[in-house]
Amino acid sequence: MAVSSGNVDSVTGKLHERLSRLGFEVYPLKVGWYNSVLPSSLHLPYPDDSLAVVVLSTPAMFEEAFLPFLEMRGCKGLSDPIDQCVRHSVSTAVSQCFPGQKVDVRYDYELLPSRKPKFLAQTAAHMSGAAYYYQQSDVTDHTWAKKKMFGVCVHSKFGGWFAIRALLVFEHMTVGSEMVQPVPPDCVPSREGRIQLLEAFNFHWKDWSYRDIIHPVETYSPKQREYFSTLPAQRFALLRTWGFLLSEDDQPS
Ligand code: B12
Repeated sequence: MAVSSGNVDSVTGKLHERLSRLGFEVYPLKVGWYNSVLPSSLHLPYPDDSLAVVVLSTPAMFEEAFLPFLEMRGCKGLSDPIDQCVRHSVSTAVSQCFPGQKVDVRYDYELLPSRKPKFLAQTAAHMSGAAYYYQQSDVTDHTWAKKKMFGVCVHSKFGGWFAIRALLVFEHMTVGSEMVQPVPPDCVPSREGRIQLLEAFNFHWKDWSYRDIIHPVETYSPKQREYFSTLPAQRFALLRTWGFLLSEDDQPS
């Protein structure tokens, strides 16, 4: 089905209505924008003009979606509780907004049989205009010799206090050339700032300083910081100390 840019707004509008109150943001893009910067081994297997949407979690997701999800005992089994909550929130929104439509939903933590990620979250975020992806190649004449430096996205409002959670591909919706690719805000324009950012993300990521490379409008709450500073294996125990009674079967021994 060919859709106009007005229809793109209606797709993102429906998702926005359901997901923004849970602390998520949505950004549309064309599959072709994403595929254009990647080798074919990493392409999404859809035509260039297919509509896709990137979903980000903002600091509010923890209080607006995650704690209520635990409260209603939505967390089942041993897989990561945040991943379960994101999956629940996104899949519920998709099935309610687009009943009967084929939507390929890919989560950041999912791998293909080849062990490659199901989508490159940072590339998708940059190409949709959601968050600028700063890479080693964005710094000329750096001093890192032959070392591979991992790149990092910065959001113009939340700095590094967000995560890229999912990519939705609307298999039967194609968009025309009137959909213009947005340029992500370049909030770390200087060479020094980019060096500081990449060094913080690669060498000191545990102190979270990379997240404050710009002044964010909102950061993670103390409770959320406590959760994410706890080792994944100990998070179930932390949730129990917060009074979330997860059923016996759901507990790691
Ligand atoms: C595997 C992985 C890791 C691995 C390897 C990291 C890596 N980047 O390869 C390890 C375990 C080390 C890791 C660690 C961390 N990770 Co990690 N990780 C991932 C994961 C699952 C896949 C990344 C990947 O394999 N990329 C493949 C490589 C080859 O891609 P690439 O380097 O970007 O190269 C491509 C681009 O350059 C592109 N390209 C070429 N030209 C151009 C031009 C343009 C303009 C663009 C846009 C792209 C582009 O082509 C290349 C591929 O051919 C992503 C989630 C996801 N599904 O994407 C999270 C992710 C990158 N991790 C994330 C984070 C936060 C972390 C940690 C801080 C831990 C944490 N979760 O808190 C640490 C910090 C890194 C460190 N110092 O160790 C976040 C980053 C958020 C952000 N703001 O950018 C992500 C996006 C997860 C998320 N849900 O938000 N991670």
